[in-house]
Amino acid sequence: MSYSPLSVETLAARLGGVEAIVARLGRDVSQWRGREVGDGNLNLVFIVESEASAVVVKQALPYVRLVGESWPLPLKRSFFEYHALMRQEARDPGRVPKIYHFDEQQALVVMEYLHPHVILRRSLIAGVVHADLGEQLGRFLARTLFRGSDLSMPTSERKADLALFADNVALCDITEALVFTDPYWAAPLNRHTSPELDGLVAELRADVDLKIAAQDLKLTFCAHAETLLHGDFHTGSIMAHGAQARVIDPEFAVYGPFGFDVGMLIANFWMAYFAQGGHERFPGERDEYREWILGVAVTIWREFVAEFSRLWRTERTGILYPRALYEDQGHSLGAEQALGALLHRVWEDALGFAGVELHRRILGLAHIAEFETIADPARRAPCEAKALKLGRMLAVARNSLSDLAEIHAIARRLERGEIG
Ligand code: SR1
Ligand code: MG
Repeated sequence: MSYSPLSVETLAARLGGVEAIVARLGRDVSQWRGREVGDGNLNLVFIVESEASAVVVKQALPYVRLVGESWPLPLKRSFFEYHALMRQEARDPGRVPKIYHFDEQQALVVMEYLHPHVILRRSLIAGVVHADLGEQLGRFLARTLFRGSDLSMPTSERKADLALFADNVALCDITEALVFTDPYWAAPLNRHTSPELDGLVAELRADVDLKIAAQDLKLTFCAHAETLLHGDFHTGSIMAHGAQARVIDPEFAVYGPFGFDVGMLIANFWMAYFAQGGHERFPGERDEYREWILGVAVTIWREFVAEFSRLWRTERTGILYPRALYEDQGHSLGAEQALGALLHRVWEDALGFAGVELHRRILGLAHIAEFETIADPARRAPCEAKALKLGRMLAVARNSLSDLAEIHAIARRLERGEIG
């Protein structure tokens, strides 16, 4: 059968012959109940349940759901998502949903129903704390990024993967345009809180240093194929329940710089931090929660560094920085020096990527629920303005910010209105 989008009405007939699904939901498809729950920008997502169990069915549409059929998008993104999930499962077992079935022609992946997990953004809006969150996310970053690179993989495999994911052109193109370029000019699909932010937006778009920084970062994203990225690692790509976090949605997977996923993720915690003013019932109600969010960012980076360093010392089996040049020559300190230098570059890149992510979620096409659910623009705009200002600082001054304590001191001052 040629590709055809599923609907709630056709789910049972279309999937009732798939053994991997029948094994979970039962053979009697009249007992299956399906509902469409996709709230992302691109795809259809169904939950299909029976008395016995439940699965998630994710199917790509041949266009961008957020925009409509006027923006065609290849179905092959489903292939990249499937392959990325398989690799992430191997590199950090248990952190991504289990895959039950993949149909390339129908561009659909059937996977584990994560229940009662919720998209992390919902927790960040509601003020819910998740224990161990930063630890799990930091380790996921380190394991997937280290183990997807020439630090670890046999280089023939790494090159084959580089070639495989290099074909994810259309989704890469979205990132290249929407993250690095469109926020900095009046691109047709852009929107922002107007007129409240008009002045600041004009200032940012007239800021040549910022535009150079954004394009330098774009060059790094396009040209530094260091490791397999998740490619869209924000708090909408994480599901959480209590102390368990799971990572979903790697359809933007591509080879890119180590710092990209790290910076994107931390930026999303910073946006959640600045959004709290729009969600608290009285000033100061969420102060403790604000500090918890900053603490998660600190833990992510700390765990990332610790786990990446552990893997460097124990799993450095690829062609880069071979032990033959360092440890085997009695130069263990040299290996540590090389690790420190690499992590420093990842840090600087991550700050820059965080900066542009802060901008594109407020100035571009794809916004985030933390800000969008603040209905009153007079309340939303000051939250967004603080994030925009931090973003500018990060992108332009990424080479001179030494640690998160320094950045969080700036974030707190912005939050209190002590710097404009
Ligand atoms: C047109 S797609 C817009 C955004 O949605 C996805 O989740 C990615 O973040 C992308 O940039
Ligand atoms: Mg997504």
